[in-house]
Amino acid sequence: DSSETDAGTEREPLFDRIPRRDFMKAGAAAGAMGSLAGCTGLLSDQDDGLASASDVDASVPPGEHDDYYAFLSGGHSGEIRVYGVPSMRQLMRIPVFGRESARGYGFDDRTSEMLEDAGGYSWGDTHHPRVSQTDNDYDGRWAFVNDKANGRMARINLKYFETDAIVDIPNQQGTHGACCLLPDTKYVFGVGEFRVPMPNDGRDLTDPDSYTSTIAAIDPETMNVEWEVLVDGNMDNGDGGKEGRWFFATGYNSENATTESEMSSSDTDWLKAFDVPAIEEAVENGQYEEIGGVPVVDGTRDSDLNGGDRPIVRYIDVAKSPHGVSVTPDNKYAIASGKLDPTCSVIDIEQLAEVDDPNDAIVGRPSLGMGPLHTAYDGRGHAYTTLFIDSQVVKWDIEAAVEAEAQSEDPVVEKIDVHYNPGHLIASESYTADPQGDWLISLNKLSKDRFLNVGPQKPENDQLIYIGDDEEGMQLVKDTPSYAEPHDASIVSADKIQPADIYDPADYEEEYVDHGESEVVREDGRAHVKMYSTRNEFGLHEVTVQEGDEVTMTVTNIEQTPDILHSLAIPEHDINIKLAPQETREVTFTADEPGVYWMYCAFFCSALHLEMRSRLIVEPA
Ligand code: CUK
Ligand code: CUA
Repeated sequence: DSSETDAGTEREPLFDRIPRRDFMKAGAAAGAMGSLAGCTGLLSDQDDGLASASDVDASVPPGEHDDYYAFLSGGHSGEIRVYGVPSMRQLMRIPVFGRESARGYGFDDRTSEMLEDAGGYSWGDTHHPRVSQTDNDYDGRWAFVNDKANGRMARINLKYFETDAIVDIPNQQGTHGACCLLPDTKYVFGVGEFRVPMPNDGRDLTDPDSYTSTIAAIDPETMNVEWEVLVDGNMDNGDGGKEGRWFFATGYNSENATTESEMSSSDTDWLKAFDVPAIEEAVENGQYEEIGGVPVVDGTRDSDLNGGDRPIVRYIDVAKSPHGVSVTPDNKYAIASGKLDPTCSVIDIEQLAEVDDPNDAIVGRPSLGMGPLHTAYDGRGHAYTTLFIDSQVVKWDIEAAVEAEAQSEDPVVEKIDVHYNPGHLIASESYTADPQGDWLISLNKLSKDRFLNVGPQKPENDQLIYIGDDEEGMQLVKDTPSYAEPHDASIVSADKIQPADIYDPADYEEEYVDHGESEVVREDGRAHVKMYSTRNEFGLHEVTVQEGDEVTMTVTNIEQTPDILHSLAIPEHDINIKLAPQETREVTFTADEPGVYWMYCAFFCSALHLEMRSRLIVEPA
């Protein structure tokens, strides 16, 4: 008898939390204890009074820093949030697809033009924040995130923690999955969910059979869409292999239907495996059609490109309506979740390249519980899968699941209740080749009564779970209310991100306005106002323009001191531009209402902050 098989015989009823078991390998336990000893204050003698009675201390005392950054998507709030882990303190919000006044985002000319060029929508639906990697490890350069609402991908610059590029992806409506092709982030993939006519210009309106969805390969430096592949069926989530070849996307609606009942009529759907070098070769050979300005390669099942001995897309039959897919840290397996089926499908990536029938690459189908959605990894051979319907996270042994296929062993190690209905979950550095294996966040859609009642729209609940101790098992450590609606997250070791303290003027195009350089230049109905700002004044105490002038204000915060921000807020003009130290921003507007307007600084920057004002005088024409 293998010691790994007792989980099966002693298994408790599905809805009970399975108690701790002696399931770990001795080496893993030693490693876990070692990492505990190396961490600050993880173990505490005191009972912290949490219902879970966890003795893991996740507190980060005042003035001390977290071990990790967590980047959580904000769903239809259109933003990214930055948390510290394990404190779960919210450190910053990064607006992406919508304006945000406290960060001046969408108010100054540069960011408002970027939003305008990307379609001019006032919101987006962010799901999957993925951080760029080099050699399968976080390199601290960028985070990328999709817009499911409008078919876009955005890039966040992690030097300044701000969105610096958005691409409106042609031919895609509902960019859902987002992730990088590793090891070196060659592409960022946008996975198109909604099937539409191609191009969507009024043709084929009532012929759903001709609708298609695509994946888009985006160059992370230029944010250009390099190519797309169109496929059968809708697509959902995606994840990239770690060796530069395969990209995986789950999909539903292999029926190519338009209603829910038709979409769920067949027994299986596909996990699609895109053979990236084979696609690149097809593009090089001109085997594409240019649609919407990008080369679109035909990856449907009947396509010529799928007929030969190296198909560009392999269609793998998996249980109906798979949702999440993620590649294991060692790049051995892609694991797709069943959603409507209690199993996950484990695909052997090496075999995928060798077998004739891609279904032969399925090497495991562990039955995990009701509603498996997403899977994360600890680097010790375990997978953690959310069970949406059971409101649980299930920890299971990946190799045991593969063996179980042959020997009917139960790979389930334990389950922990979460509150409630988890979507994604993420473990620290789970998307890299070397997960840290200590913390896991379960992003729960419902909090029900876990927090003070704030009315009919409740916060969601992001729960922090300690996974660093295989002997003790998973331990619920913290509830964190969150504003609608995080879907996915990336957790990155703090030392892998090096944000700037102040701006470097070489990084932007606006003209730096130094002390002594403030002026108003009027010419042909245009007024260019240049001002510095510092504690406690703007470079000009008054600015006079004529009614009807098109006014451009270029304002620099000349402070060198980190954390001293100013802004330029102009009442009744819908303007608030943020100015961090050494930052210059420009804003252009028409002075169409004669009068006096007190321009002020909206950051409480000093004891004389209230006095930091300047008059905008608009003279009647
Ligand atoms: S999705 Cu939302 S819970 Cu967009 Cu990855 Cu699964
Ligand atoms: Cu500057 Cu307040």
